Amino acid sequence: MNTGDLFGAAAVPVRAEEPLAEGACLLRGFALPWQTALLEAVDDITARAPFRHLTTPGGLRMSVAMSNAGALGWISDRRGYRYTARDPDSGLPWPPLPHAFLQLAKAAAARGGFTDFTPDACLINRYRPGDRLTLHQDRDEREHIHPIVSVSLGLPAVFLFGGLQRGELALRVPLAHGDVVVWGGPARLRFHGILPLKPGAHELLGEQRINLTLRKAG
Ligand code: MD3
Ligand code: FE
Repeated sequence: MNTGDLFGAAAVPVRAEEPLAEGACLLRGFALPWQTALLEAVDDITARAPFRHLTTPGGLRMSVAMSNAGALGWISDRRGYRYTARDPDSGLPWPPLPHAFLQLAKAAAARGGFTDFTPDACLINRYRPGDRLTLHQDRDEREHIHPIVSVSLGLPAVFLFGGLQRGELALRVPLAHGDVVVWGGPARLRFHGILPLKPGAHELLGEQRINLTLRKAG
């Protein structure tokens, strides 16, 4: 039974998949079966490649703290945005993509209609209350034909989903612990961001939100 509740209170059908826009598919709670494995893996990765606040090419410190796993990791510094094979802080390769990340990304991408997605990069974002990500496009990947799979963990956030031009009005989409979104096709280059995180404490993660974005960058 997946169409509203049995007690007659819900007038709106409950669906697992919400089409957000052409090419974007929201899978509410899809990551919940993987949550323990994902959180353990994030701890392992960030023990080896600690969260850090990157600097934008304009010299601003990002409020969101970042790390990476996979053959390639996304970084920003005064020279620009790019993917690198090594963590610039340690000189070591980024930790490998955990099996759970790959499995979840492939399963979610398939649900979104992308049957042969093999990510080689995962950017890990950590938000604390007040942290935000201003509207931007993800265009540092070599090809934009591959989708991006995003996984939200911890405190809820409001996602801003804009258009193909910065000025277009942005949709506000609440994202909660366990939600997964597949962004592909015509949604892949849309502007997006995260509003300042509201204060709060999540039962597993405390005062933070972790977002994983799985990508094929190389
Ligand atoms: C839509 N992360 O890491 S995830 C990012 O919650 C990023 O940390 C946000 O934007 C976060 O680049 C949003 C959702 C997301 C990720 C990539 C997209 C939406 C996207 C790429 C294209 C279109
Ligand atoms: Fe992004």
